[in-house]
Amino acid sequence: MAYTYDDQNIFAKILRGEIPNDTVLETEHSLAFRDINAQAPTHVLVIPKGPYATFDHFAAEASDAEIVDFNRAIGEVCRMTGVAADRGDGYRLIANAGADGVQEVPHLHVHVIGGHMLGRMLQPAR
Ligand code: DGP
Repeated sequence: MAYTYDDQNIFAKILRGEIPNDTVLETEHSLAFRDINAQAPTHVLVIPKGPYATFDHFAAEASDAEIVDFNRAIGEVCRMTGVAADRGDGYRLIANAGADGVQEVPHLHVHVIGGHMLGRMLQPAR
């Protein structure tokens, strides 16, 4: 089955400049900005500029340059926000996908979350 992408999602609108954002980092292929509904002192979303809905979509169809840029952008955000494991107290990366992953915005985004103890990784479904 082919991947699809809805260019009316809110992050596509942010990338087109139709909606403002609190940018942390912009690179050739990626954008990082603060989550509007922060769950921790550090909560930044890193997105590729290309039209990819999920991580598996990105991994399948993005260029090597996009993939390298995106991964380096995530690492740079960790350093810039002070949570990087070499100097800070660590962080968690989350990339929700699809219905079971409870993905609200269908444009790949990695949450960089840190700044306090985050607790266990998952809570059981109820
Ligand atoms: P997810 O469930 O992984 O799809 O999380 C989507 C996140 O996006 C959620 O933490 C809130 C955030 N978000 C939604 N709309 C906006 C927006 O317009 N601006 C910003 N900065 N964040 C948004």
